[in-house]
Amino acid sequence: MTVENDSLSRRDILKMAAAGGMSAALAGAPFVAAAQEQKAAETDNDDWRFLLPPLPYAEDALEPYIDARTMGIHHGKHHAGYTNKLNAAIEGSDLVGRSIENILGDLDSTPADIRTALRNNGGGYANHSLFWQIMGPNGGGEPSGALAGAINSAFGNFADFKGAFSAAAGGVFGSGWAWLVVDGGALSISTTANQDTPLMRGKTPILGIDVWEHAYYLHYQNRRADYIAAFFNVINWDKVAELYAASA
Ligand code: MN3
Repeated sequence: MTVENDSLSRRDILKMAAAGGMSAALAGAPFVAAAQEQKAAETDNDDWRFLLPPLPYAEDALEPYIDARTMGIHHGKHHAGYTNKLNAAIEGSDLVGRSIENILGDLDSTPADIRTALRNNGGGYANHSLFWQIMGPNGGGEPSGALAGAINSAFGNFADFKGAFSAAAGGVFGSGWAWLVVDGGALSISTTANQDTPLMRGKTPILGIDVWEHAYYLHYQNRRADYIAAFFNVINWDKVAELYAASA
């Protein structure tokens, strides 16, 4: 059945349900039909939709390390595309209203027919939402405080961390990401293919570099190593430290 032609809109039904009037609104309707109406009402509410987060700085703010054209396309086309496709996959499913961390942390329990879409587009949504935050126009340098201590504890010193992270990012075959993650309280470096995320392995990413060619090819062409070196000039260590503190 379609509800568009009914006298009550989905939104009206949801409001009545919330007000305790559902039984009156659907008097005589089979229980299953009532449940379907309720679900339709919920999925007609756009509030559940994931939104493309705005860039926290201007598209040219990370010049010359990341060029404005790459930023504009990366955020406005690629990230927007993942966001739209994630919402399309979720719409009408019982995943409406769940957080992205919750969905990606338990992909095996999601409906099989949308699992690949959730993995690719949900991963892309989450990864890029983090990526914009951990960069900034006044970035670079080295971390301080508890994060610096944790990096020294895990990797010896900052230079060795930088070398290991850069090697991991350079070693990703094809499209993917390199990460600094918190795993059981300790820091480690890992990589993922495509838009997979450490969240799928129960780890918390606090720093990541996108090494898909769309992240650097306009400016760096095949010189991924130059892009990785440049990335260290735009890392927002204050944000990474904040994420590290929140993970504890
Ligand atoms: Mn990307």
